[in-house]
Amino acid sequence: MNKRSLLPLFMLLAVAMPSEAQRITQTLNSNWEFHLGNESMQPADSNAAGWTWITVPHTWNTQDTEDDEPGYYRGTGWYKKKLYIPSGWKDKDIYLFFNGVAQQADVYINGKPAGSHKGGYTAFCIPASAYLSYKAGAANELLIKADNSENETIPPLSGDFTFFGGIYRDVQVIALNKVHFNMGDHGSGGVFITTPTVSAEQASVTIRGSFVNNSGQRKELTLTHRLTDAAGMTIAQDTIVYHVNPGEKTAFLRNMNVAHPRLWSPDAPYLYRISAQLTDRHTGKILDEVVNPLGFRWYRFDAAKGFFLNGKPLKLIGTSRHQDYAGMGNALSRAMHIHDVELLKQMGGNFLRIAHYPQDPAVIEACDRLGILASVETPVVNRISESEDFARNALNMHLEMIRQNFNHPSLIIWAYMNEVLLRPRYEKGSPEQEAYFKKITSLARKLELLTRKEDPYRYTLIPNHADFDLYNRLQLTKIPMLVGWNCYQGWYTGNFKDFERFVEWHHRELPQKPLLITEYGADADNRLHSSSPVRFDKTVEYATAYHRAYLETIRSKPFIAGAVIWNLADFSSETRAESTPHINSKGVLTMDRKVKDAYRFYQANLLKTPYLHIGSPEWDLRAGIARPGNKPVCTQPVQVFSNQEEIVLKLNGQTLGTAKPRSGIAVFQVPFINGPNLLQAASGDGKVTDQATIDFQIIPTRLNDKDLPFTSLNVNLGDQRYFYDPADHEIWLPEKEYAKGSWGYIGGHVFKKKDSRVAYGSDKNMLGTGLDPVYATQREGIKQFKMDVPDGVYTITLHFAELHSPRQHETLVYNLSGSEAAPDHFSVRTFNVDINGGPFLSPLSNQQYMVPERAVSFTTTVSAQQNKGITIVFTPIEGEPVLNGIQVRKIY
Ligand code: GCB
Repeated sequence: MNKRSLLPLFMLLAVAMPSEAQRITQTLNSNWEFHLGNESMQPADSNAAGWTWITVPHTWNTQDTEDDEPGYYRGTGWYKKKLYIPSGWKDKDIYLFFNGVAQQADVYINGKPAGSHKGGYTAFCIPASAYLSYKAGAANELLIKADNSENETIPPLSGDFTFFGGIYRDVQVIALNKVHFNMGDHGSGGVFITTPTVSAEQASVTIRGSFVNNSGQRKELTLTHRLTDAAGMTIAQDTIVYHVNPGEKTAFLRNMNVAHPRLWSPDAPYLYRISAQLTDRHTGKILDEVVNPLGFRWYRFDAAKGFFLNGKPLKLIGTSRHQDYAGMGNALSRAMHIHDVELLKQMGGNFLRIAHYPQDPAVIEACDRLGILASVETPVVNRISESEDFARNALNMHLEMIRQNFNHPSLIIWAYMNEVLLRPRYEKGSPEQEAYFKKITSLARKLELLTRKEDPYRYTLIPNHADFDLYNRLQLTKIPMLVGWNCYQGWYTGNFKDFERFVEWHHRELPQKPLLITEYGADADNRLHSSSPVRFDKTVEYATAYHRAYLETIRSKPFIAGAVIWNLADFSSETRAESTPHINSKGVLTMDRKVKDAYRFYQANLLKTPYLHIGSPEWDLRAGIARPGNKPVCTQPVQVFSNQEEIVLKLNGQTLGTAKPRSGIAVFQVPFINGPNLLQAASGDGKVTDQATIDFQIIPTRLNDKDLPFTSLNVNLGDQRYFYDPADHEIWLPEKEYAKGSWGYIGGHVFKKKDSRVAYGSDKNMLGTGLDPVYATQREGIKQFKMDVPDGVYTITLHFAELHSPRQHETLVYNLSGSEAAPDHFSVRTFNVDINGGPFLSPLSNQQYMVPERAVSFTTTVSAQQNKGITIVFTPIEGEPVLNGIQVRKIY
């Protein structure tokens, strides 16, 4: 190689390699030791404690939330780690950067307190230089006390989610030259970008921030801002020289203009980059650099016409998101955070409500890249406490949130206070309550003022629950620029029409106030199905019907600027009970991000590319009763989700018919045969197709049918839903009354919690079982269960639970109807169970095996002889007998 060819290569390397002089950022996630508990441990005693090795992100609550038992550990956890500082860092400023420690943290370096932080959802930065040893090979000891105890001064105080504890986001060590951008500004990068004016013709950019000179010498520094396009071409540049005294902090404010900017939008999220660089004017050495994303867009909310982006109307449709995942609590990897935003994009969404708290930076970065508009909020949820400390902490975390997330073009709304009047304190109408309400209004005003001062370019929002008059009276609909309503009409209360009435009410009463539906959703358990779904049954089909009704209304009203599905994925909420204990199942994805039909419904309605998907393919084992008279088939509806004009469905190679989807759903009545059924769906033009194989178990009308020999039957008493149990690969049928030759119950009534407006079956978590849907419903006062099965040997399992409780339950915490706790009617229940004339359970009682709120089951083997089938008789001794479920399997 001659010199001429070497030169370009050398230049290339000089550009590509990071300058040695710039900041060094390393994650410190590996090889931490962890110790649970020990609130009062002193750093000096820490070696005596027992430690286990863990990796950050980490939470100590994963186990708690996986188990069936209610409650989770809220207290202290300790983390320690050895930190080795290269000797070359002696002349640097060193910081420890924590992206998230829940809910508060005390940081010790080499046994000395180095800093602390309150609030589990924002980052904080600890100056470490003064505490470190720089001796070659020396190990510095980091010790962090994390604490997620209940604390009346740190928001959130209450909420429908689990407050996981631990160092659950990345930890970094950052080494900087003594001259660097300000690291002391609320965990921010110290540089703040705004675009005060943007149009297709031109955009203005301002860059403000500060830097420090800790070098001990007077410095002549060049501050350069360079705006580059996505390909790295410099579009604009600004340079200024500062003469800075030792120890001085210098604030700067610079402007740039860009002609004909490429705009940022969900369809084309074009990102520029803007770097801020500090250079030593004499040596030319780069001292520090931070790079931020930059997107050019302008937007406005109009109370009558909705949202406009870059001058065009855009209905915001998306989801909220909690930051947890099945089996992992909130300790997710960056990739998992990013994947959630990808899943939202793949659903066709264009908006993410980052709720109820700021999340990992990976989330908002992904929104920038993928073109998802976003809001983020401070977790003042359900209620406040009246102390000054609470207000101070709320305001501080709000400020941290704003400064830390300031430079993201996807972010258009700062929010605070979710449903802050949900859990009002004090007696209704009392002076104490009025004083409490005043505190809420005053805190809202302070948060609003702070936000507008910090960022005059974005909108502000308070999401409320649907108590219009109260929020209005307390000014919470007036203080923010946007009003959000969390709407659950047709779930916790009323019906879908009530939702329409509610938004119209808002528009009539507050015609100047732009409106967002900040939440709407219905729980769906992918294992539960119904062809006649009802409110609160948690079936997939009810959730689909709910989303369909809401989306139709949302689309038909231009004054609804946007709507946010609650939630992207199911999430942990330890206090929840019902069919999915400890989980709020309003996700359109499951906790491990499996698709539910509601997600397919949105894909069919929002995606612009051709889309077609057969509904509920994961319900791949179904069952039903044979249609009388015919060869054994059982007809059940199948939904196909598509944005195509016309859908053709085939069953086992035969065309069943065509249908035109309405609101993205085409419904077919499918005559399933016993065994595997191949469903094939195609768009009319054949361009998009999908298929699913459903194993169908036909239960003969007469159980001694020769052509369709009886094998097994699982019946969920007091229930009209199908329950698919994927773990055991079993399908449960709704109950029916006995008819001759067939099977069913005789006598009794469906369990219904008295006075309850919300529950389907019981709203309690039945302990000791994974079959919660079976135990949540029952037939009370049952006299017999009869099956006219052919002669043979059978195993029978009977499932029982006492659904009433001697202890008074709280009302479902998130019952937005606001109704009071329904009284529980517990009384002694004792009965005998006989099978085919012989005693089986003599007796069964809620005073012994049938402990309230715990599942109990008994299996036995029975002979059916002389065409008499199986008869189970329930005889009351005290109170009414009950039966929750029955399973019958022919052995031979
Ligand atoms: C709400 C709350 C949210 C709950 C949700 C629900 O209004 O804002 O935190 O999870 O309702 O599912 O009840």
